[in-house]
Amino acid sequence: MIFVYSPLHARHDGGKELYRGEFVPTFETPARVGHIQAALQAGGFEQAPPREFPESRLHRVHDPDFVEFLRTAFARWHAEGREGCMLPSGFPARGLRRDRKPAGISGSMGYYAFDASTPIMEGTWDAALAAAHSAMTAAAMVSEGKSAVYALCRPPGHHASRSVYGGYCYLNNAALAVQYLIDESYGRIALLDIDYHHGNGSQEIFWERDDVLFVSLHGTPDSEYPYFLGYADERGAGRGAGYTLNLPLPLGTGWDSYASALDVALEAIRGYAPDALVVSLGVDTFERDPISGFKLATRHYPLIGSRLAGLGLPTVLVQEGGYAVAEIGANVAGVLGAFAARPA
Ligand code: OKP
Ligand code: ZN
Repeated sequence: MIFVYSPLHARHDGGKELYRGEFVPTFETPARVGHIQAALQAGGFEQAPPREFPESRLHRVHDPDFVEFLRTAFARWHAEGREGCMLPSGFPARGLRRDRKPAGISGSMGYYAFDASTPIMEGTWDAALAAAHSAMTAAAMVSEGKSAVYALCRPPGHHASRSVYGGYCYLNNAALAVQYLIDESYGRIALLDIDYHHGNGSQEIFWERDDVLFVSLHGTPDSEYPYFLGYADERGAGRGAGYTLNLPLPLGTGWDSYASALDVALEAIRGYAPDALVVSLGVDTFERDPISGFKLATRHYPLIGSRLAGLGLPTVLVQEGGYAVAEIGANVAGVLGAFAARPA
Protein backbone atom coordinates (compact mmCIF):
# COMPACT_ATOMS: atom_id res chain seq x y z
CA MET A 1 0.00 0.00 0.00
CA ILE A 2 1.14 3.55 -0.76
CA PHE A 3 1.22 6.15 2.00
CA VAL A 4 1.20 9.87 1.24
CA TYR A 5 3.55 11.91 3.40
CA SER A 6 4.72 15.54 3.53
CA PRO A 7 7.53 16.86 5.75
CA LEU A 8 5.64 20.19 5.97
CA HIS A 9 3.63 18.82 8.92
CA ALA A 10 6.65 19.68 11.10
CA ARG A 11 6.06 23.42 10.52
CA HIS A 12 3.03 23.11 12.81
CA ASP A 13 4.85 23.04 16.13
CA GLY A 14 5.17 24.79 19.47
CA GLY A 15 1.45 25.23 20.15
CA LYS A 16 -0.26 25.32 23.53
CA GLU A 17 -3.73 24.20 24.55
CA LEU A 18 -5.97 24.86 27.52
CA TYR A 19 -6.03 21.61 29.50
CA ARG A 20 -7.43 21.27 33.02
CA GLY A 21 -7.00 24.95 33.75
CA GLU A 22 -3.43 25.28 32.47
CA PHE A 23 -1.79 26.00 29.14
CA VAL A 24 0.27 22.94 28.20
CA PRO A 25 2.04 21.89 24.97
CA THR A 26 -0.56 20.31 22.65
CA PHE A 27 -0.85 16.52 22.81
CA GLU A 28 -0.90 16.66 19.00
CA THR A 29 2.87 16.77 18.25
CA PRO A 30 5.19 16.41 15.22
CA ALA A 31 6.77 13.31 16.82
CA ARG A 32 3.56 11.37 16.10
CA VAL A 33 4.31 11.41 12.39
CA GLY A 34 7.90 10.20 12.68
CA HIS A 35 6.74 7.13 14.58
CA ILE A 36 4.05 6.30 12.03
CA GLN A 37 6.40 6.86 9.09
CA ALA A 38 9.08 4.63 10.63
CA ALA A 39 6.60 1.82 11.31
CA LEU A 40 5.23 1.98 7.75
CA GLN A 41 8.69 2.02 6.20
CA ALA A 42 9.64 -0.99 8.31
CA GLY A 43 6.43 -2.70 7.14
CA GLY A 44 7.35 -2.30 3.46
CA PHE A 45 4.84 0.45 2.61
CA GLU A 46 5.79 2.77 -0.25
CA GLN A 47 5.97 6.51 0.45
CA ALA A 48 4.74 9.15 -2.03
CA PRO A 49 4.61 12.96 -1.77
CA PRO A 50 1.33 14.90 -1.99
CA ARG A 51 0.35 16.56 -5.28
CA GLU A 52 -0.68 20.22 -5.52
CA PHE A 53 -4.33 21.20 -5.99
CA PRO A 54 -6.02 24.54 -6.70
CA GLU A 55 -7.68 26.32 -3.76
CA SER A 56 -11.05 25.75 -5.49
CA ARG A 57 -10.81 22.13 -4.27
CA LEU A 58 -10.85 23.39 -0.67
CA HIS A 59 -13.94 25.48 -1.45
CA ARG A 60 -15.87 22.30 -2.32
CA VAL A 61 -15.93 21.66 1.45
CA HIS A 62 -14.98 24.93 3.20
CA ASP A 63 -16.21 28.55 2.99
CA PRO A 64 -13.79 30.73 1.02
CA ASP A 65 -13.79 33.32 3.87
CA PHE A 66 -12.77 30.63 6.35
CA VAL A 67 -9.95 29.38 4.11
CA GLU A 68 -8.76 32.97 3.72
CA PHE A 69 -8.84 33.44 7.50
CA LEU A 70 -6.69 30.33 8.06
CA ARG A 71 -4.25 31.34 5.31
CA THR A 72 -3.72 34.89 6.63
CA ALA A 73 -4.38 34.59 10.38
CA PHE A 74 -0.81 34.34 11.61
CA ALA A 75 0.38 37.21 9.40
CA ARG A 76 -2.40 39.44 10.80
CA TRP A 77 -1.43 38.47 14.35
CA HIS A 78 2.25 39.05 13.64
CA ALA A 79 1.49 42.45 12.04
CA GLU A 80 0.10 43.51 15.41
CA GLY A 81 3.51 42.75 16.93
CA ARG A 82 2.47 39.47 18.56
CA GLU A 83 4.52 36.27 18.72
CA GLY A 84 3.94 32.67 19.80
CA CYS A 85 0.71 30.82 19.23
CA MET A 86 -2.74 32.22 18.56
CA LEU A 87 -5.65 31.03 20.71
CA PRO A 88 -9.14 32.54 20.98
CA SER A 89 -10.41 33.88 24.29
CA GLY A 90 -14.10 34.45 23.58
CA PHE A 91 -16.82 32.73 21.56
CA PRO A 92 -20.30 33.73 20.32
CA ALA A 93 -22.23 31.44 22.68
CA ARG A 94 -26.01 31.75 23.29
CA GLY A 95 -27.15 35.37 23.54
CA LEU A 96 -24.13 36.85 21.74
CA ARG A 97 -24.15 37.91 18.08
CA ARG A 98 -22.91 35.47 15.50
CA ASP A 99 -24.27 37.36 12.49
CA ARG A 100 -21.24 39.62 12.26
CA LYS A 101 -17.58 38.83 12.14
CA PRO A 102 -15.49 41.23 14.23
CA ALA A 103 -12.82 43.04 12.16
CA GLY A 104 -9.94 42.42 14.60
CA ILE A 105 -7.89 39.27 14.83
CA SER A 106 -9.01 38.25 18.36
CA GLY A 107 -12.71 38.47 17.51
CA SER A 108 -12.09 36.71 14.19
CA MET A 109 -10.48 33.81 16.03
CA GLY A 110 -13.47 33.45 18.36
CA TYR A 111 -15.79 33.66 15.35
CA TYR A 112 -14.09 30.82 13.45
CA ALA A 113 -12.91 28.57 16.32
CA PHE A 114 -14.94 26.41 18.71
CA ASP A 115 -12.34 25.69 21.37
CA ALA A 116 -9.07 26.87 22.96
CA SER A 117 -7.08 23.73 22.12
CA THR A 118 -6.34 24.54 18.48
CA PRO A 119 -3.42 26.99 18.23
CA ILE A 120 -2.37 28.74 15.03
CA MET A 121 1.38 29.21 14.61
CA GLU A 122 3.55 30.56 11.81
CA GLY A 123 3.68 27.17 10.03
CA THR A 124 0.12 26.00 10.72
CA TRP A 125 -1.30 26.92 7.32
CA ASP A 126 1.54 25.20 5.40
CA ALA A 127 1.04 22.03 7.44
CA ALA A 128 -2.77 22.05 7.24
CA LEU A 129 -2.65 22.61 3.48
CA ALA A 130 -0.11 19.80 3.02
CA ALA A 131 -2.38 17.47 5.04
CA ALA A 132 -5.38 18.43 2.88
CA HIS A 133 -3.31 17.86 -0.27
CA SER A 134 -2.16 14.48 1.11
CA ALA A 135 -5.76 13.34 1.63
CA MET A 136 -6.79 14.54 -1.84
CA THR A 137 -3.72 12.83 -3.36
CA ALA A 138 -4.77 9.55 -1.76
CA ALA A 139 -8.29 10.10 -3.17
CA ALA A 140 -6.84 10.85 -6.62
CA MET A 141 -4.76 7.66 -6.56
CA VAL A 142 -7.82 5.61 -5.60
CA SER A 143 -9.92 7.25 -8.33
CA GLU A 144 -7.15 6.36 -10.76
CA GLY A 145 -7.37 2.69 -9.82
CA LYS A 146 -5.34 1.95 -6.67
CA SER A 147 -7.42 -0.20 -4.33
CA ALA A 148 -6.36 1.54 -1.09
CA VAL A 149 -4.11 4.48 -0.16
CA TYR A 150 -3.30 5.93 3.27
CA ALA A 151 -2.74 9.66 3.86
CA LEU A 152 -0.46 10.38 6.83
CA CYS A 153 -2.21 13.65 7.63
CA ARG A 154 -1.08 16.03 10.35
CA PRO A 155 -2.75 18.14 11.63
CA PRO A 156 -5.90 15.99 11.72
CA GLY A 157 -9.17 17.20 10.20
CA HIS A 158 -12.43 15.59 11.37
CA HIS A 159 -13.41 18.31 13.88
CA ALA A 160 -13.20 21.08 11.24
CA SER A 161 -16.52 21.95 9.58
CA ARG A 162 -17.38 24.22 6.64
CA SER A 163 -16.25 27.34 8.46
CA VAL A 164 -15.18 26.35 11.99
CA TYR A 165 -11.85 25.00 13.26
CA GLY A 166 -11.15 23.22 16.56
CA GLY A 167 -9.99 19.96 18.14
CA TYR A 168 -6.48 20.29 16.62
CA CYS A 169 -8.17 20.43 13.17
CA TYR A 170 -8.13 23.24 10.56
CA LEU A 171 -9.07 21.77 7.16
CA ASN A 172 -11.18 18.60 7.04
CA ASN A 173 -8.83 16.21 5.24
CA ALA A 174 -11.25 13.25 5.18
CA ALA A 175 -14.16 15.38 3.91
CA LEU A 176 -11.91 16.77 1.16
CA ALA A 177 -11.03 13.20 0.16
CA VAL A 178 -14.73 12.23 0.10
CA GLN A 179 -15.63 15.23 -2.05
CA TYR A 180 -12.70 14.57 -4.38
CA LEU A 181 -13.86 10.98 -4.94
CA ILE A 182 -17.39 12.21 -5.69
CA ASP A 183 -16.21 14.98 -8.01
CA GLU A 184 -13.91 12.67 -9.98
CA SER A 185 -15.29 9.16 -9.99
CA TYR A 186 -17.95 7.90 -7.62
CA GLY A 187 -21.63 8.36 -6.81
CA ARG A 188 -21.86 7.34 -3.16
CA ILE A 189 -19.22 7.30 -0.43
CA ALA A 190 -19.26 5.89 3.10
CA LEU A 191 -17.20 7.92 5.59
CA LEU A 192 -16.40 5.76 8.62
CA ASP A 193 -14.89 7.65 11.56
CA ILE A 194 -13.16 5.42 14.12
CA ASP A 195 -11.22 8.12 15.96
CA TYR A 196 -12.01 8.15 19.70
CA HIS A 197 -13.61 11.59 19.35
CA HIS A 198 -16.78 12.28 17.41
CA GLY A 199 -16.08 13.77 13.97
CA ASN A 200 -18.39 16.73 14.43
CA GLY A 201 -16.94 18.62 11.45
CA SER A 202 -17.44 15.73 9.04
CA GLN A 203 -20.96 15.14 10.35
CA GLU A 204 -21.90 18.80 9.82
CA ILE A 205 -20.39 18.94 6.32
CA PHE A 206 -22.42 15.96 5.10
CA TRP A 207 -25.49 16.43 7.36
CA GLU A 208 -27.92 17.17 4.52
CA ARG A 209 -26.32 14.88 1.93
CA ASP A 210 -27.57 11.47 0.81
CA ASP A 211 -24.50 10.76 -1.35
CA VAL A 212 -22.34 10.40 1.78
CA LEU A 213 -23.13 8.04 4.64
CA PHE A 214 -21.35 9.26 7.79
CA VAL A 215 -20.88 6.60 10.47
CA SER A 216 -18.95 7.25 13.69
CA LEU A 217 -17.84 5.16 16.69
CA HIS A 218 -16.66 7.33 19.56
CA GLY A 219 -16.52 8.06 23.28
CA THR A 220 -19.88 9.39 24.47
CA PRO A 221 -20.07 13.19 24.20
CA ASP A 222 -21.81 13.19 27.60
CA SER A 223 -18.30 13.11 29.05
CA GLU A 224 -15.95 13.23 26.06
CA TYR A 225 -14.77 15.92 23.67
CA PRO A 226 -16.34 17.55 21.58
CA TYR A 227 -19.27 17.38 24.06
CA PHE A 228 -21.85 19.14 21.87
CA LEU A 229 -22.33 16.72 18.98
CA GLY A 230 -22.16 12.98 18.40
CA TYR A 231 -25.30 11.65 20.14
CA ALA A 232 -27.23 8.67 18.78
CA ASP A 233 -30.33 10.74 17.97
CA GLU A 234 -28.45 12.77 15.33
CA ARG A 235 -29.49 11.10 12.05
CA GLY A 236 -29.12 13.81 9.38
CA ALA A 237 -31.68 16.19 7.88
CA GLY A 238 -33.43 16.95 4.59
CA ARG A 239 -32.15 14.68 1.83
CA GLY A 240 -29.55 13.54 4.38
CA ALA A 241 -32.14 12.21 6.86
CA GLY A 242 -31.01 8.71 7.83
CA TYR A 243 -27.50 9.12 6.36
CA THR A 244 -25.74 9.93 9.65
CA LEU A 245 -25.21 7.15 12.20
CA ASN A 246 -23.58 7.79 15.58
CA LEU A 247 -22.55 4.93 17.85
CA PRO A 248 -21.39 6.60 21.08
CA LEU A 249 -19.76 4.21 23.57
CA PRO A 250 -19.09 4.57 27.30
CA LEU A 251 -15.76 5.34 28.90
CA GLY A 252 -13.79 2.14 29.49
CA THR A 253 -15.10 0.36 26.36
CA GLY A 254 -12.88 -2.62 25.56
CA TRP A 255 -12.49 -4.84 22.49
CA ASP A 256 -15.65 -6.96 22.78
CA SER A 257 -18.13 -4.10 22.91
CA TYR A 258 -16.05 -2.09 20.50
CA ALA A 259 -16.06 -4.95 17.97
CA SER A 260 -19.86 -5.32 18.26
CA ALA A 261 -20.34 -1.60 17.58
CA LEU A 262 -17.89 -1.79 14.67
CA ASP A 263 -19.93 -4.65 13.22
CA VAL A 264 -23.09 -2.51 13.44
CA ALA A 265 -21.23 0.29 11.62
CA LEU A 266 -19.99 -2.10 8.91
CA GLU A 267 -23.51 -3.56 8.43
CA ALA A 268 -24.88 -0.03 7.94
CA ILE A 269 -22.19 0.60 5.34
CA ARG A 270 -22.98 -2.66 3.54
CA GLY A 271 -26.66 -1.70 3.53
CA TYR A 272 -25.80 1.63 1.91
CA ALA A 273 -23.80 -0.15 -0.82
CA PRO A 274 -21.32 2.68 -1.43
CA ASP A 275 -18.90 2.88 -4.36
CA ALA A 276 -15.94 3.68 -2.10
CA LEU A 277 -14.94 4.08 1.53
CA VAL A 278 -13.07 6.83 3.39
CA VAL A 279 -11.84 6.00 6.90
CA SER A 280 -11.06 8.67 9.49
CA LEU A 281 -8.42 6.58 11.22
CA GLY A 282 -7.71 7.67 14.78
CA VAL A 283 -5.84 5.32 17.10
CA ASP A 284 -6.66 7.30 20.24
CA THR A 285 -8.93 4.35 21.11
CA PHE A 286 -5.72 2.79 22.51
CA GLU A 287 -5.70 1.85 26.22
CA ARG A 288 -2.79 4.13 27.08
CA ASP A 289 -3.87 7.16 25.08
CA PRO A 290 -3.31 10.17 27.38
CA ILE A 291 -6.57 12.02 26.51
CA SER A 292 -9.01 9.18 25.78
CA GLY A 293 -10.94 6.46 27.61
CA PHE A 294 -11.24 3.25 25.56
CA LYS A 295 -9.26 0.10 26.27
CA LEU A 296 -8.06 -1.27 22.93
CA ALA A 297 -4.67 -3.00 22.88
CA THR A 298 -2.09 -3.03 20.09
CA ARG A 299 -3.17 -6.59 19.13
CA HIS A 300 -6.69 -5.33 18.33
CA TYR A 301 -5.68 -2.92 15.54
CA PRO A 302 -5.03 -5.66 12.94
CA LEU A 303 -8.52 -7.01 13.74
CA ILE A 304 -9.93 -3.60 12.82
CA GLY A 305 -7.89 -3.58 9.60
CA SER A 306 -9.22 -6.99 8.52
CA ARG A 307 -12.80 -5.99 9.24
CA LEU A 308 -12.42 -2.81 7.15
CA ALA A 309 -10.84 -4.80 4.33
CA GLY A 310 -13.82 -7.19 4.47
CA LEU A 311 -16.00 -4.46 2.94
CA GLY A 312 -14.07 -5.00 -0.30
CA LEU A 313 -14.29 -1.32 -1.32
CA PRO A 314 -11.81 1.10 -2.90
CA THR A 315 -10.57 2.83 0.25
CA VAL A 316 -8.85 6.05 1.33
CA LEU A 317 -7.56 5.96 4.91
CA VAL A 318 -6.87 9.34 6.52
CA GLN A 319 -4.90 9.78 9.74
CA GLU A 320 -6.77 11.55 12.54
CA GLY A 321 -5.83 11.28 16.27
CA GLY A 322 -3.65 9.06 18.45
CA TYR A 323 -1.54 10.59 21.20
CA ALA A 324 0.28 7.63 22.79
CA VAL A 325 3.33 8.55 20.75
CA ALA A 326 5.48 5.50 21.53
CA GLU A 327 2.79 3.08 20.34
CA ILE A 328 1.16 5.11 17.55
CA GLY A 329 3.35 3.55 14.83
CA ALA A 330 2.55 -0.04 15.81
CA ASN A 331 -1.16 0.73 16.11
CA VAL A 332 -1.48 2.47 12.74
CA ALA A 333 0.74 -0.12 11.00
CA GLY A 334 -1.39 -2.82 12.65
CA VAL A 335 -4.56 -1.53 10.96
CA LEU A 336 -2.91 -0.88 7.60
CA GLY A 337 -0.87 -4.09 7.50
CA ALA A 338 -3.96 -6.24 8.06
CA PHE A 339 -5.94 -4.15 5.57
CA ALA A 340 -3.26 -4.54 2.91
CA ALA A 341 -3.22 -8.31 3.41
CA ARG A 342 -6.71 -8.55 1.83
CA PRO A 343 -6.99 -10.42 -1.47
CA ALA A 344 -6.66 -7.83 -4.29
C1 OKP B 1 -8.61 15.53 18.22
B1 OKP B 1 -8.85 14.21 17.51
C2 OKP B 1 -10.23 17.06 26.68
C3 OKP B 1 -9.46 18.10 25.90
C4 OKP B 1 -9.73 17.90 24.45
C5 OKP B 1 -8.99 18.39 22.20
C6 OKP B 1 -9.00 16.99 21.73
C7 OKP B 1 -8.98 16.94 20.23
C8 OKP B 1 -8.89 15.55 19.68
N1 OKP B 1 -9.84 17.01 28.05
N2 OKP B 1 -8.78 18.53 23.62
O1 OKP B 1 -10.18 13.80 17.44
O2 OKP B 1 -8.04 13.13 17.96
ZN1 ZN C 1 -9.47 11.88 18.52
